[in-house]
Amino acid sequence: MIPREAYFPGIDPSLTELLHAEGLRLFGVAALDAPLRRSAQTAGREYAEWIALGLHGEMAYLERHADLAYRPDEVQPGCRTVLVVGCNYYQTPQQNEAAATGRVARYAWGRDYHNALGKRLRRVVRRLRETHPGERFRSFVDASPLSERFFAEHAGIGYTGRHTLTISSAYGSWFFLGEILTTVALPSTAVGEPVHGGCPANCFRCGEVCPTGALTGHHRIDARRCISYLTIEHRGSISEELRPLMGDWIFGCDLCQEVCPLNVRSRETDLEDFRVHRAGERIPLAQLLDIADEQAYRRRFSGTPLLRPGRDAMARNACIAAGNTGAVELAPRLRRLADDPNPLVREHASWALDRLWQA
Ligand code: B12
Ligand code: SF4
Ligand code: SF4
Repeated sequence: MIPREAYFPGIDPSLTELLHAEGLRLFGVAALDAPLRRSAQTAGREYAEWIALGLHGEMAYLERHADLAYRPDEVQPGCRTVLVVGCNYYQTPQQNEAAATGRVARYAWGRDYHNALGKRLRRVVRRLRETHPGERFRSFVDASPLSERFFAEHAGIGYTGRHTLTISSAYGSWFFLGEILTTVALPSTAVGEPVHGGCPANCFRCGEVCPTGALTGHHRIDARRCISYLTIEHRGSISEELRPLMGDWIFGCDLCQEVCPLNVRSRETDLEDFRVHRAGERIPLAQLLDIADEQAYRRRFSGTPLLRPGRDAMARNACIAAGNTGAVELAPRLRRLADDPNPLVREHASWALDRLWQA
């Protein structure tokens, strides 16, 4: 079944086919000259308030790019259209909870999505440049300053759930976003779509399940408390209040999506890039604790999103998971790491040892 099919009058009629050929079947057009579904000014104010409250933690790039988040015409001069693409990554877990393993969020089991989706969009752009000389096309996955979810909503791909993610009727929230900015004006595909009325009135399951209380209100997240931020973006020490709440997550977190009733719509991805596991669903903590330096870490996780935190932050995450899972067999490794050259690793290894003995 094709989740959403858009036609693009005024541009190469085979654009739909180009996207389908790349396995991309969820897409839509945010036309910049059409009335916005939610005003960019309001969204900009929300964003500025979020930053002013410090809820972005150490993600300084979000602060630096705040002025561009809703301005595709500043990112790509002359931009008239943001073609937004959603790429399904959902997979049902095959591995049960297992002692002394750390959990990886689904989006990171396979190939890094920046590469997997990025190469697909670049191929589409190359083709469009050939067929539309004189027009400009530029693709992005995550890497632009743009608020991708805002434009996804504007393109009618979905609406913002209370966990802040975009939910589509095709894949629930289990999809990546990417976009092509172009000078070609295309008609909006958002006509008649719901904006953000999708969450059932009394539902806040995502907020209730969140172990760290990161979902502080409907549509707002305190990134500093989100396990995804703590395990991926944050480089320093993790507060002792939050460590026990992180459970066995060592990279990202899926809890708010797993409980969402709107995710009954999820379907298995058919993209090999994600189906062939590189990091995998669960990683033995012993394996992570044994990685001694950055070079070895890069060899193990090259081509996966897990490359981002690097060896020291991942050793920190693995120590926390070791302490939380009560895996006493890891004590000798933790003792060794309590003498690691890196003070961050030493601190978290010592904490994990204390926690193991308390259990
Ligand atoms: C920074 C970032 C994070 C941070 C902050 C998360 C966040 N919710 O903002 C951290 C590290 C915590 C994070 C975690 C995750 N992320 Co992230 N992240 C980003 C990134 C790079 C920027 C997001 C951003 O600007 N946030 C700041 C907020 C304020 O900006 P905003 O979204 O524009 O703000 C909107 C809301 O505040 C909303 N809002 C506020 N009030 C109200 C009121 C109403 C009524 C409504 C409707 C909306 C609303 O409106 C604002 C404007 O649209 C985007 C990529 C991108 N460039 O957009 C990916 C992105 C959002 N992440 C993504 C993913 C997959 C994840 C994780 C699921 C990964 C994981 N499994 O661990 C988790 C999910 C955690 C969660 N519940 O959000 C995907 C989401 C895809 C989707 N379907 O929505 C994105 C789009 C990346 C991609 N290219 O696919 N992420
Ligand atoms: S990803 Fe996990 S920690 Fe972050 S908001 Fe969702 S449930 Fe909370
Ligand atoms: S769990 Fe409920 S409130 Fe949260 S995003 Fe899903 S439907 Fe909305």
